Amino acid sequence: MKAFSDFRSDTVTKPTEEMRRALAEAEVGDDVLGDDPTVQKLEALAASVMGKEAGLFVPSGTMGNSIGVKMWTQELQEVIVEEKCHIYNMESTHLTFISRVTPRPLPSKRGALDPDLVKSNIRVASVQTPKTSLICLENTHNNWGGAVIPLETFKGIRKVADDYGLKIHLDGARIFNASIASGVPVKEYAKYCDSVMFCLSKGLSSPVGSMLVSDRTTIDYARRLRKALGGGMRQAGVLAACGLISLTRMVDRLKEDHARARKLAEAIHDLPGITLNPAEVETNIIVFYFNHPKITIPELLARLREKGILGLGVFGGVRLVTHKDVDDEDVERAIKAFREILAG
Ligand code: TLP
Repeated sequence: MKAFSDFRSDTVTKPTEEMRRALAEAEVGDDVLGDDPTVQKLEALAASVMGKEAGLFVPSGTMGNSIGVKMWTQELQEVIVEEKCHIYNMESTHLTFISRVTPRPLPSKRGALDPDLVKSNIRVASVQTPKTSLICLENTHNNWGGAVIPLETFKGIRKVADDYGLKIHLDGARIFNASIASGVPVKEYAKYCDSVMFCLSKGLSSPVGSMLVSDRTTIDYARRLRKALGGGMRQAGVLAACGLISLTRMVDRLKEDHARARKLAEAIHDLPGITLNPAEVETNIIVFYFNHPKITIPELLARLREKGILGLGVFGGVRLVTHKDVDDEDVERAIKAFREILAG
């Protein structure tokens, strides 16, 4: 048995054998000089998959979102975000550090912003107030336990954005998980957004890399911003070769991750201390609240670790994520560990 069954994140996925071979054989060039054919192939594929004109390969989801915000905003402006979203909470303050805009966090229903609430929070610039210029959405929503944001929300928010001349950037780190769970094609979500960032290095198992897609003029600007942030990569084709496999071979299997997350959630949701509705586990992320008379969250995580199970503490709760590198045996091992610690 392996030392640890790692449920901390889908970022821990290792590249497949096919990726390792593709990486070794990739045709490469200097991508900053525009010479890497494999990166160009990946950027074109990413754009076409999302129904956009152009794509940009970036080293991380955080850089993709940082550029995504920067390219649509200027200083003295404000950005509407959902209050638990990744961009606002978990990307080391790039909204203020890089884009120098203020975030306006709004509450939501499991990550889905109400278009009317968005509308009533749009600000018109005055001598005292910033101008709202951008709305950021996230799908699936990480801190809401991988919740799938309904297409209706996208449509409603697009209408508000159009009425007020705002842009929409989607943090679609796990947009393929949303699509697999809902049956809505990724293009359909992307249609309502001006730009989309999505990750290759999470459930899609690439070692490194994310994509930013939008219209061609904006991606030309994004390419300059990437360079300014130090994200210009030279023979990045070795990584892009893995990304091509992520997009062509790794999407369909995400449904297996979703089924395993649901199974795990159903098995542990009624154990003492855990508050979790398994029906709300729609994709590959379980977030449960934990309040136990004798065991704190750090103690629970430490005791799970002793039994070979790794999870993460988040927002007053615990997060468990399924992915390619945890199988049915890992799920059974986790269920057994939870039962021994909490019901034993
Ligand atoms: N999320 C990571 C951690 O930061 C928590 C994880 O393990 O889930 N958007 C969303 C919705 C994300 O979940 C993440 C990563 C990112 C953006 C940033 O991607 P990276 O890690 O590539 O910078």
